[in-house]
Amino acid sequence: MPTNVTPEFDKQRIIYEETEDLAQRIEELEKLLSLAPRHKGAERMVGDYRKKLATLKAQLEKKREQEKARRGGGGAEEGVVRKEGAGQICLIGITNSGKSSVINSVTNAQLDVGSYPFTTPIPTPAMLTLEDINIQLVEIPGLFKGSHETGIGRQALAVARNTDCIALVIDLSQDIDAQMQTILGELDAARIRLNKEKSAVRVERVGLGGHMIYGAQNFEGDIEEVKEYLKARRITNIIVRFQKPATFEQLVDAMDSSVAYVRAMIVATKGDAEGSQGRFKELEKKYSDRFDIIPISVERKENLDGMSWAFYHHLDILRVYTKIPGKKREKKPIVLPEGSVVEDAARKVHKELFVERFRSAVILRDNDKIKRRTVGLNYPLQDGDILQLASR
Ligand SMILES: Nc1nc2c(ncn2[C@@H]2O[C@H](COP(=O)(O)OP(=O)(O)O)[C@@H](O)[C@H]2O)c(=O)[nH]1
Ligand SMILES: [Mg+2]
Repeated sequence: MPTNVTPEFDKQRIIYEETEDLAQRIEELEKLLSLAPRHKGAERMVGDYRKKLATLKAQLEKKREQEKARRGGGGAEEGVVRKEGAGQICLIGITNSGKSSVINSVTNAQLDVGSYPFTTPIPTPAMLTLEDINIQLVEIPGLFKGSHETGIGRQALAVARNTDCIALVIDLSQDIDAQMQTILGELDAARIRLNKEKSAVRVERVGLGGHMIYGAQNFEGDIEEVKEYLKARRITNIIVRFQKPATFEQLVDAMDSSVAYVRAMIVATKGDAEGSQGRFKELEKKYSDRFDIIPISVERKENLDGMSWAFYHHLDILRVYTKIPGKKREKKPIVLPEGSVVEDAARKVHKELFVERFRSAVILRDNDKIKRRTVGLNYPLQDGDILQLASR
């Protein structure tokens, strides 16, 4: 053991060694590592602590999986709200943050708005009509610390994990940090990850071959930790690919099929309230690198349109209108995921006719230099495209 460690390190080492609770022990060890000396002589010690950390995390993971299995699996409470429309947005926030008011302001719904807590006890859907498409908004009952362990909370979070986008509803008339911590904490405990790239780490269980780790340079840490972690979980054969820069947490998530990755944004409500501007600035400073933040006031009817379009853009969809030559385009669009090509639209119209017997496609773009172009099945579509299909 090198002698030239700081007194803080020594103190933290004792705290760590005396902590018994597994989750807490991991936290203390992380703190210890952050205090560790950086010089060459300490490398071995730090390496040993890192391996220990990986082992502890594996133990915790295993414990959680066992607990989950005892509770009868994760997906049991799915499907209390049937998805309708072009996409679904779940509004999540603490009680009284203004979720019902937001929904009422842009739909025909008349949800109860209360100045008392927990007015909306079950996930409640309403339809937002935006030009020619419908977006389903779902109010999720107010979250509080520990709500993921209650029946209502579990049901609510089960809806959120299957949604297309989560809108975090943050009340600008009160403290930002407390709200964000509660909501992010509950979502995290329910294994819902926001705006995280699923593809950063890919894992594949295989029959033989040992630990095959690719893209190790993308791992933000020591690759020995990864090996140690796999060993501690008794996984002998596996392919791990770090396709993009990834942390240890992302590896753990990738190994766990119960983790859901959901797109997210923030709706900052009550922009008319006293002190709301300062809190909005604070919110932007702390969270604008992770989330788009849309400030609104229902009371003053401010930016409600902007919010509706932000919902639309966060669904990552596009609209395409089919047209028969010589006639007007169809009124109702075909809704497709962003990145779709002509073939995806053709499949939805009539697979046999327009994919298998495809002859040509013409795309009309009103607000483009080239207003009319003849394209093939692989041509990428844009929002608002008008599409003429012809078959052989
Ligand atoms: N000042 C102000 N108060 C609002 C606004 N939107 C909602 N509220 C109030 O906030 C309280 C909680 O609203 P509600 O929509 O029921 O919140 P929920 O519990 O998140 O659904 C109610 O008293 C509303 O009148 C707003 O834009 N400005
Ligand atoms: Mg409500």
